[in-house]
Amino acid sequence: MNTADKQPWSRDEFEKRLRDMECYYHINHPYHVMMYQGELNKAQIQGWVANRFYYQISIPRKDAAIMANCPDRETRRLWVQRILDHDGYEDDQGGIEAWIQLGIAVGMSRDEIVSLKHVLPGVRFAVEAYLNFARTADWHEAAASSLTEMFAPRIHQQRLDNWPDHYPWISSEGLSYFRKRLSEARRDVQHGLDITLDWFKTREQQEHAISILKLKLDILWSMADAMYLAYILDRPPYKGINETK
Ligand code: AHQ
Repeated sequence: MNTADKQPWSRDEFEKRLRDMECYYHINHPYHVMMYQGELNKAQIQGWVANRFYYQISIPRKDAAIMANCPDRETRRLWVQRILDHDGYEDDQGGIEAWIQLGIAVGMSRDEIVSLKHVLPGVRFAVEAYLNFARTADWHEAAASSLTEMFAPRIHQQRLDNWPDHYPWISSEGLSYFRKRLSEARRDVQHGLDITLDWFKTREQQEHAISILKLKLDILWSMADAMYLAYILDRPPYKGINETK
């Protein structure tokens, strides 16, 4: 029997199947396990912050791409908040600025962070894959891809709980981004989940939604893979290549 013939999952079962994808979340990636266990040195923390900055500045562009593809005003009225959360609005400097503050708290300069000079090719390609997916996919599919944030509050809370003990050299002001995302992620997930559970109706569509979530989990995992090679195994791209002809 192929997927098209199978009965659709109930709404609760569909949500459970989405949430059961947590095992693939990057909280289980060796880079994040080492971070959680306090095993990263300053350069490895700085490398992660500098590379994740490229992901952070791409999020509002990803969300703007979804809005550009979305004809529904009610959805856009809610989705626009994600752009404001990152770019800032009126007095709120926003998440991108908070991430720069994290970069300064871990010992980098603003210029060093915004220069993107530390962004690894593998991170850049993974982030671009996310941005291009949001630009080209149906907006409901792009909305569903943001549901990795179902698992994000746990990883943000883990940093807030562990970094002060493991990385006392990082000022607590630098952690404000993680505090900020705890509530923002939960609000975003509820909206993204409603869109997903309402839109993907047949069993085939529901299983397609699962594959979209897996694509985004792969994007996050691949970013951590590139950083692991470069900063843990000390094998950044082209290390040891003989460039002289
Ligand atoms: O800081 C993060 C963030 O703003 C977002 C937006 C959301 C999306 O639209 O895909 N995903 C996401 C995530 C953020 N932080 C990551 C982390 O580990 O700090 C987690 C990531 C996600 O779960 O997708």
